[in-house]
Amino acid sequence: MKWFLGKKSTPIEKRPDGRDRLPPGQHLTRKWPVLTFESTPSSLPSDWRFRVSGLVENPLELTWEEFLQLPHTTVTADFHCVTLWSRYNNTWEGIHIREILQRVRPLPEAQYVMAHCWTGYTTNIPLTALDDDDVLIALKHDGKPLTPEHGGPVRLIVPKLYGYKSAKWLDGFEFMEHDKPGFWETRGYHNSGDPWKEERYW
Ligand SMILES: Nc1nc2c(c(=O)[nH]1)N[C@H]1C(S)=C(S)[C@@H](COP(=O)(O)O)O[C@H]1N2
Ligand SMILES: [Mo]
Repeated sequence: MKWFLGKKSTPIEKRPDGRDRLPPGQHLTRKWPVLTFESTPSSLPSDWRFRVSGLVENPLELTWEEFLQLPHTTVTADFHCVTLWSRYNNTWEGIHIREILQRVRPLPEAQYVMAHCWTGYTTNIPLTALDDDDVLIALKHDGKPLTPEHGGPVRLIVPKLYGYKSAKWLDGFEFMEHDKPGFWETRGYHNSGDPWKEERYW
C-alpha cells in the first residue's frame, strides 16, 4: 500500500513489519553517492586473502580464486547512509554470509564480529545482526561488477544497518567475545547503527 503526501508525491511505504520503508530523517536518492574516508584502492592486492580468524572452529584463508568458487546468490535491499540518504532496490550479487558462517562455525562465545578491509577500515557488527537472510559479501551491484569507489571488487552489505557497517574492500572477519568499536564507531558514529532507531552518532 502506498500513500502519497505533499506536492512532490512522496510515497510513504510500509515494510512488512509495519515500520516505514524510509527510516526517520532519511531522504531518497536515485543516484548512488560515494562515501569513503580513505583513498580508493585501484585494484585487489595481488596477495589478497579472505581470512576468518578469532573464535571459530575452522579459521579460513581463501585466495581470490577460491573465494569466487563459493556459491553465489542475489539479494535486493534498500541502503541507508547515516548522512541522510537512502537508495531503494539495490540488487547485490555475491556470497551469502551463511556460506562463510557454515564453513567457519563460530564458537559459542563468539558474539561480535569485526569486518576488516585491506585499506585498514574496520567495522564491528554483532553476530546476530551479521547472521541474517539479507547479508552478503557483494561482488556486483544491479548486474554490474562493483566499481572501485563502491568497494569493488568485494564489499560487505548489511542492509538493515547504516551504510558504515557495509565495509568496502573487505578482506575478512574476526570473531570476538567482546565488542570493540571499528573505524567510524571510534570517531562518533553510533556503535549499533539501526536506521529505524536513528542510531547515528554518540
Ligand atoms: N572501507 C570503507 N568502507 C566503507 C566506508 C569507508 O569509508 N571505507 N564508508 C561507509 C559508509 S559511511 C557508507 S554510507 C558506505 C557507502 O558505500 P558507497 O560509497 O558504495 O555508496 O560505505 C561504507 N563502507
Ligand atoms: Mo555512510
